[in-house]
This record gives sequence, C-alpha cells and structure tokens, in this order.
Amino acid sequence: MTKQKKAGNAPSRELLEKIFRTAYKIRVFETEGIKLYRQGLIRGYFHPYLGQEGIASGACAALKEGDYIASTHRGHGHCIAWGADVKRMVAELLQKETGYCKGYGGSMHIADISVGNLGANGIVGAGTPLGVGAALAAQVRGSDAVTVTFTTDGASNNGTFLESLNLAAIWNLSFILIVENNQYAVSTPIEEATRDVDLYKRGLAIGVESHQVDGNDPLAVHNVVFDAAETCRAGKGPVLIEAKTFRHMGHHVNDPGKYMPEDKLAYYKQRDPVDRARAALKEMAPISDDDIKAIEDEIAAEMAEAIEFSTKSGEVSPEEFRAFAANY
Ligand SMILES: Cc1ncc(C[n+]2csc(CCOP(=O)(O)OP(=O)(O)O)c2C)c(N)n1
Ligand SMILES: [Mg+2]
Repeated sequence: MTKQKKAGNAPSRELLEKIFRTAYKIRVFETEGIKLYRQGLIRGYFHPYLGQEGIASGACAALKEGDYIASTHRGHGHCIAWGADVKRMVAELLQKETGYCKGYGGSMHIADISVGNLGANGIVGAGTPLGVGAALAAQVRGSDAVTVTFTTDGASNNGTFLESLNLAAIWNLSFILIVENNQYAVSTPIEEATRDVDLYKRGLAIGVESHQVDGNDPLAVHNVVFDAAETCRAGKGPVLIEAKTFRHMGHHVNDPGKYMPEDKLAYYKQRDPVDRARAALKEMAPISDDDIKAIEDEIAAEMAEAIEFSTKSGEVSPEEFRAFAANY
C-alpha cells in the first residue's frame, strides 16, 4: 500500500490520487447502495458512511500489506479502503452467493480474513478486543504488523474500550484505535453521553499516546495514522486517535435524522471529505479536470458493473445455508 512520510516532504501524486479514488468510491458505493435499499433489494440495516469517507481513506492509505483492520456496523468504507472488490460487496448486501460471506452476513458482517480484514461488526465496541487479539497474535509471531480498529463515540462508553486499550498498553501492542467521533450514537448527541466530548483524552488517562484529528481532512488523518504506525512498528504502541466528523444523514437509511441540527450539518457538509480529497489532489498534483472526471467515470462504471454482476448472481438457498451452518 502507498506509504508517505509526513515530515518534510509533500504528499506524492500517487498518495493523493489513491486517497481521492478511495473516498470517491466509498461515496458512490453508499449513494448507489441506498438506492438499492430503497428498491427493497437489501434486507436488514444499512448504515451509510456518507460524510466519514476521509477517515477510512486516509487511514488505510497509511498502512501496508500484512496489517489488519477491524471495523464497525458502519463498515462499507473500511472494506473499500482496504481494497475490497465492490462486486463481492454489493453481492453480499444483496445476499447473493457471490458475496464476501456467500450472502450469509450482509452489510454488517463483510469480512475478508485472507487479507487481514477482520470484518464489520454488528456489536458496538466488539472490534476493539478483536483488534487487540490480532495485535497480540502479531507480537507473539514476531511480526511487525499493525492492527487498526475503527471504533465509534458510542463504543467509547462501552467497557471493552478501556479494557482493550489498557491491555494493549501494558503489552506495548502494535495497535491503533481510531475513534470515529461522529458525535451521535443513534439519536443521542455526544454531549448527553459524556461530560468530556474530546475522546482522545481517554487514552491519556491510561498512559497511551493519543491524538485528535479533523476526520473530514483525509490527508491529516493519513499523516497521524502513518506516524502512529511508525510508533507501533518501533515497539512503542498502542496509539489512540480521535477523528472528529459528522454523518451526512441519519443513523441508518430509514432514519430521517431530524434530530441533527441543520447548522451543524451544513458546517460539516462545507468541509466534505470527498471534496477535500479532490481539492488536495488538484492543488498538490498536476492533474486536469478531465483526468479527475475520468477517475470519477471509471469508479461509477465499476459500481454499475458490480450492481449488474450482483443482480445476476444466484440467491443463497435455505438448504445451502443449513448445510453451511451445520459446520459451525
Ligand atoms: C453492544 C451493543 N449495544 C447496542 C447496540 C445497538 N446499537 C446499534 S448502533 C448503536 C450506536 C451507534 O452509535 P456509535 O457507536 O457512535 O456509532 P455510529 O453509528 O455513530 O457510527 C447502538 C447503541 C449494538 N449494536 N451493540
Ligand atoms: Mg457515533
């Protein structure tokens, strides 16, 4: 994966393009996915990552092959940023046999252990102990792999948050915990869930290197995660990163999100992470508007192909599911 040292040198064109492509692909995936949901083609919940694309795209571009990620219930963006095949992702959403989990998992359980994607998770906070386990295993194996768990403001008040981070600290694990603080847990604003809304301080309290970053600035996220990974590979982990952000809509597709203050939503939409990734690419790299348009068209075509592929794929039958489940 693309690595780019923060100190001293400007980000490369390769890195800027990679981050923009990823952020844009997530935007298109979620936008088209919502349309499929509204057509009644997706069963269960669908939690859009719209507005938070800067975090997954910036963070994953700072990691390398052999590292691990663990995700949340809002996990499509992390999978895409980790290089997932959108055909198999759409197929999973549509519960088709060609999906990542043969259609048995759906939106909240897309995983690909073969490339170190430990998966999305329907249990708030569950990715944190999973990530610490992967980081401990890497340490036991003598590997320099770093594990990143993406978690949430809601999960920061879950017991596993402190327990996991503290274990990672006393064992010096190569573990990065990224709290995507979108300032809501379903409809509960963070101000009603904690007295101190700056969640990175939770790590300082237990002696963990901790940072706060603008989650809508993909390059800033990249830089802080890149440095955190270096810290971990030097045996000085873990690191806690709080990325402040805001979702563009309600908690899930059918939540109108009326409780989200309009002025706050407008403030964050003006700082749209996809627009910022595009602007950074245009400002810092020699690229024409036509070339940007070509990238966007390519991604739109990839998504259209994924939808066609998935729609034509076979459904999982109940008999097959029973046979599959019998092995577990
Ligand atoms: C252990 C657990 N408790 C409760 C729930 C129900 N639930 C689903 S999402 C959610 C909160 C989501 O807020 P946050 O954790 O901040 O993540 P976000 O949706 O903002 O990304 C809750 C309480 C759950 N899935 N798991
Ligand atoms: Mg939240």
